Amino acid sequence: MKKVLLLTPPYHAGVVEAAGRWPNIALVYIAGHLRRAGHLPVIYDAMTKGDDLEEIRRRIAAEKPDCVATTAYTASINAALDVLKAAKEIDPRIVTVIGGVHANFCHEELLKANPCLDFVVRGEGEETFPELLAALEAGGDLPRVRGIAFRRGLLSGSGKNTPEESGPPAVVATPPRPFIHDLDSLVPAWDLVEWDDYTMFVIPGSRLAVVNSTRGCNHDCSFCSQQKFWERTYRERSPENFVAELIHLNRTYGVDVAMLSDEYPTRNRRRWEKILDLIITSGLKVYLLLETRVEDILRDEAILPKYRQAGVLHIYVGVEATDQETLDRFNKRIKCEESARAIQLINAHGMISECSFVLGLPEETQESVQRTLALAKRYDPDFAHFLHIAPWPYADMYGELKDYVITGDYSKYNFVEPVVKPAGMSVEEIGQALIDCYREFYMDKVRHFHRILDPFKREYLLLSMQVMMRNSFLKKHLGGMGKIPEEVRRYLNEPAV
Ligand code: B12
Ligand code: SF4
Repeated sequence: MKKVLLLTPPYHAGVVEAAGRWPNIALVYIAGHLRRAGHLPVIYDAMTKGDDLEEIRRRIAAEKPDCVATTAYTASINAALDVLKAAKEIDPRIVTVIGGVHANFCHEELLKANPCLDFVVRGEGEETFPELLAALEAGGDLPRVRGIAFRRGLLSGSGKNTPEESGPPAVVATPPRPFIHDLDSLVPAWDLVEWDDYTMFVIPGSRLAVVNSTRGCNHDCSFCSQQKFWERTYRERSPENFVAELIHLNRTYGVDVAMLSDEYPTRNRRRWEKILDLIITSGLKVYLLLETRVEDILRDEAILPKYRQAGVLHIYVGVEATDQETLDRFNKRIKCEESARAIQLINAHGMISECSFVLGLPEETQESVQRTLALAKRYDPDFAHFLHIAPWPYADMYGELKDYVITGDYSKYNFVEPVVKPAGMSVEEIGQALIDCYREFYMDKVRHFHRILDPFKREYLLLSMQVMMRNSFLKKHLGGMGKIPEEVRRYLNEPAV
């Protein structure tokens, strides 16, 4: 049996975290499967706790784990490596492991450049990680473990290349592991979650879970990597299994808000409607937050009242760009008018609409930013996010953008710091243009809050605006946001009802 400390890296972009504290569900699943294989997993969500590297060091030393494992997307990869380095410094015998989207694609460069990293788990980790530990315990037939990567020297037990080899260490990547066929068979370790840590600030007193009902996406948006990670496959949990889990989380841990981590939860209309029906008949009272595609909202117009009745509160639709040419370039396969209509429908059915608009492509100009802002206002979602394009090195768009990329520091690949410089704008100009979009969009919004009749929605929006201005990355730009009109300032300072 191995003691495995599963931890999130201490990375903070200052965006989503402003709205709440969210559990890391990948680690919850991995922990469940390690435990089933007889190991002792401990989940330590250092990111959510706001612990710095020193605090993390203390915790690793105190836990005395055999293995420290972490997860990373591109923005958090440096922080994740810092944690693994700290683990090796505390005790070089600690086996270090990383999983998640960035390591999946960049395993070779990571293993070559970071002696503190022993293993990359590629793809889904639930079966691979316990098998890796079993192989290590048995003395190591590592090449037989599908879905991992490691330095060749590890096979000889030295952790280094053999003396006759020169140059950077060679990396062995074993064949990929097929995806898990039956998602209902997964065993997330919900009991290992420190539930008191998780809440959504805009629903005071709430207890927040992140859940997963499907994995994968069959679309091809060129800036995205999720569909590549899941190799354009799509798997679903049964409605009964998923709703039973929501009920369990609600009854056992008091969860009353759940964010679906699915890339695309509503793809199968029949299944999705069954989920809504089961929730409604069960009488479960859990708010659901989800992301989906514009065309599904249009498809589901007739059943949107059911969405609301089942607790769907907040829907993020990937609008991404406001002119058709850019949408086509992103391969979104949607029309601008469809996005506008989807947002209207979400609003009309009493739910909160959110969408994002990508800025900073090479041909961006002050005029095109203004056009995006004008259209964002016309679409009128409750929340608009203006994001700097972030070309993950493994996304299809990377090739097209690489000549305009201004930094290789992945910690900036977080949508809020410019990493691409448009040909006709300076970095400062595109940076300021994004802040200006936020200011223009939200100054208008806040002025109209008092017209919202639904008191819950009014309070939710007001509180969201407050946390955004007080806690998010925007706080440090408030000086650059110009004078905030007195009427708006009053709203933002007002205690929420
Ligand atoms: C939940 C979530 C979060 C949570 C994370 C909570 C936490 N405590 O860590 C919150 C809301 C905080 C968050 C924040 C951010 N996020 Co986020 N997030 C997601 C989301 C919606 C779901 C991820 C998930 O749970 N998937 C379900 C699980 C089961 O799948 P999985 O994570 O891939 O895990 C499997 C495998 O990868 C593997 N695995 C993963 N980790 C590990 C570790 C080990 C040891 C092993 C063995 C295996 C393993 O096994 C798992 C089970 O099979 C995804 C979008 C999406 N739909 O995937 C974006 C996503 C991951 N986020 C993203 C980004 C960019 C961010 C932010 C930078 C956004 C921002 N500007 O604020 C921030 C950064 C965090 C910060 N602290 O500032 C991007 C990453 C893009 C990229 N390729 O790098 C994504 C893909 C969204 C997108 N489409 O752009 N996020
Ligand atoms: S952005 Fe959404 S719909 Fe497009 S490929 Fe990525 S996960 Fe799929």
